[in-house]
Amino acid sequence: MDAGRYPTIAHGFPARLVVAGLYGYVSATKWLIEIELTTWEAFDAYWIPRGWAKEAPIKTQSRIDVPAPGRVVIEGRRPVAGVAWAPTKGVGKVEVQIDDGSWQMARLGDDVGAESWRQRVLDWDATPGDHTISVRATDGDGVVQDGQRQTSRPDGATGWHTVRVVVRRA
Ligand SMILES: Nc1nc2c(c(=O)[nH]1)N[C@H]1C(S)=C(S)[C@@H](COP(=O)(O)O)O[C@H]1N2
Ligand SMILES: [Mo]
Repeated sequence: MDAGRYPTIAHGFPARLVVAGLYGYVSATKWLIEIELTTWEAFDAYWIPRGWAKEAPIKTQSRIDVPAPGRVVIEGRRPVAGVAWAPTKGVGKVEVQIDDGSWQMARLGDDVGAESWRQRVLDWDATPGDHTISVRATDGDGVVQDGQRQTSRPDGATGWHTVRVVVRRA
């Protein structure tokens, strides 16, 4: 067996179900031992009585990986980079905001499919001082990522990822 091509036992071997566009807790079946024929209304899967939503489509999200939160950055042209995802519509665009400035279009990496993460970068002219950087994605249908902050329970976190950085003189 080619270990690189099959999930490990920890990840569900020999069968692992992945449904594009749905969070793992409603779609990523592992260690299948029994199948029961029922209806959507008559059955609640493991996480549902534990306070999680029965329907859980993956929400459009984007994330700032560079610079890391709280990081000291030296002034000059610096990348603001990360990933965005918007299954199953695909990422249409990603914008970055520095402090209270206007939203600037980030450069997107290769599109390897609507279900995949998409890298993006904005070249930022970092000036000395404290700065707040935010990011938001728009899906392939033109719907902007929800900016309302919400925790992952019950159906996936929302909000625009924001990091604070300190820029020092060179
Ligand atoms: N049998 C079984 N399958 C499961 C779970 C579980 O607890 N038991 N957890 C689900 C959740 S919440 C997630 S996020 C994914 C995680 O899969 P991974 O370990 O391959 O990342 O498995 C899903 N499938
Ligand atoms: Mo999960």
